[in-house]
Amino acid sequence: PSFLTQTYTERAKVNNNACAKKLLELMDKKKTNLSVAIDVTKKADIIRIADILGPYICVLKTHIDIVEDFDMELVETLKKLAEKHEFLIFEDRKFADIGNTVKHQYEGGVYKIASWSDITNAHPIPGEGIIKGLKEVGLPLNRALLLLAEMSSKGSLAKGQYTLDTIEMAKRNTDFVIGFIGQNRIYDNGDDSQDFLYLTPGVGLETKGDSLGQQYRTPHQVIVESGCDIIIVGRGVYGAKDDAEIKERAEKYRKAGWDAYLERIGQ
Ligand code: 6AU
Repeated sequence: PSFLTQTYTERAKVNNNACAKKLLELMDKKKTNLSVAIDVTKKADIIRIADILGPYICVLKTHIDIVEDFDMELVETLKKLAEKHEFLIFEDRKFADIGNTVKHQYEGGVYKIASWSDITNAHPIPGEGIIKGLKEVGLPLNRALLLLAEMSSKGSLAKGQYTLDTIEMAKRNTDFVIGFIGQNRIYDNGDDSQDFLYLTPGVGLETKGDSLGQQYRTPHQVIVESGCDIIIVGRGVYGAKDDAEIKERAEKYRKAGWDAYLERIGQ
């Protein structure tokens, strides 16, 4: 059967990437396909929100370079929270340079992303060298990569042939590329030889977008109609007035995402 109608656990059994396997397993165990983007700029806020959200999420997404008071203690704490609550960490770095440069950006510099982030992502725009460069650093550490096949923002150039070529690039690198950031499940159209995960941002229940081109769809549209696997929600969750409301919103999105998944697999 298509991966579309299989449970995450069934898919975990046949996935050869350790990181993807772990993710698929913990999603069914915790009953969540929600990833929250904690796009706040203070270390203490990230840690506090991560601890509140822990039980509701499968993936914690960071933009580490927006943190004003960054230090390695922040990522050490996030790693501990990831163990405590069983979630993966995804640094949304969107690498976009030649292989040799991204290798350094991934491994070193101030942030040492590869040392703490289970998953990261890259634009396919430079060609396959970007994957090869990141792989040299990430594969020995059991890390995994997502390619940006499509974007949620208005006027995105990642479409048509570009998106199809991105998928071909992923198929040639299945040891390290576990899936895509995208808006639609493009690959799983009758060709099920490789299971890719689709993580989808641009998800909101209250609004249709923002003033800077972001566009929102509902969890149902993303999981059922477009066949994606994980919803990524930022301001819809952390943009609440207090911690109690952050918790409420996380549960609301978790339930919406999970109900959509159950509907898709026919349970
Ligand atoms: O829910 P929001 O709009 O507050 O946040 C969406 C999050 C942000 C973006 O940097 C990210 O998702 N994002 C991405 C990712 C995850 O790579 C791709 C994309 O096409 N659109 C998008 O919003 O942290």
